Amino acid sequence: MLDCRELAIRLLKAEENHKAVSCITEKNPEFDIAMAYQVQNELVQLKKNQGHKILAYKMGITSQAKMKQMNINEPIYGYIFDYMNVPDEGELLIEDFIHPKVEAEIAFILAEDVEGPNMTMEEVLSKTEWVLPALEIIDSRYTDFVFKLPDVIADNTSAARVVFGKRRFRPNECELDEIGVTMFTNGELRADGVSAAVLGNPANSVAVLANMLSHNGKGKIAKGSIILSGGITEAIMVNKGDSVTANYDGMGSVSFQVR
Ligand code: 0L1
Ligand code: MG
Repeated sequence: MLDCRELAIRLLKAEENHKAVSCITEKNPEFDIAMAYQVQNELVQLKKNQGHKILAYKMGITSQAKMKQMNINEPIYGYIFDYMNVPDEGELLIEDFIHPKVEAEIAFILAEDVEGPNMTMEEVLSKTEWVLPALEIIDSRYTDFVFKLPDVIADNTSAARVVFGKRRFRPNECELDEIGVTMFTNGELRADGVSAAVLGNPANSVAVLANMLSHNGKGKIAKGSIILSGGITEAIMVNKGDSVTANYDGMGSVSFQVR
């Protein structure tokens, strides 16, 4: 019988010590998605017990290509905590991570509660106060960034840091499915994409999140919540000394330095 709390403690220690661990599924092939969300719940509780607060929800594996690659038909979710927040144009210390990667996303801030099980993209848009560009830094706690789906769910979907852009927009100020993004490190183009890569429209990702939370008995996404809707670009490795900038069509840019 697997001990979800023990597994969560192991993942928390990996994060705190910046030292990768082997996948849960390696020794426990029976470890499945339902058990994985139980470990994630335990991990979230451990962080809360340490005094950390949830800052945002996050969606992961939101592109059709990535879902097909991992043989799933719905994305996964996790949580961004307050200690993960880095200001725009701020700094990351490479020592704080195992093998960090960055991906460009759109974040939503809700004007009203959003609740599944039948949430739609249109309803999300009508209940959204702001959208803004964001960079998510992911850092798998597993060796070589290699894992199966239940492993990454247990690992809070690799959440590590977030950098929100300084400018916010009303949802009707942007064509949310047509935002082109280019991401550079040290002036070199490393990744690009268009926001439709996120389930056709990042607002759809928020609707899917609400429906998944409802299905998992986690209730509504409350007014004022922030949601990271999923990667528009592929995630690229960051290294000490890197200067990372992502430019979002019509939404400005977001950047950080790695020391
Ligand atoms: O935010 C994400 O899309 C990450 C989900 C987990 C997959 C990964 O760590 O590459
Ligand atoms: Mg992400």
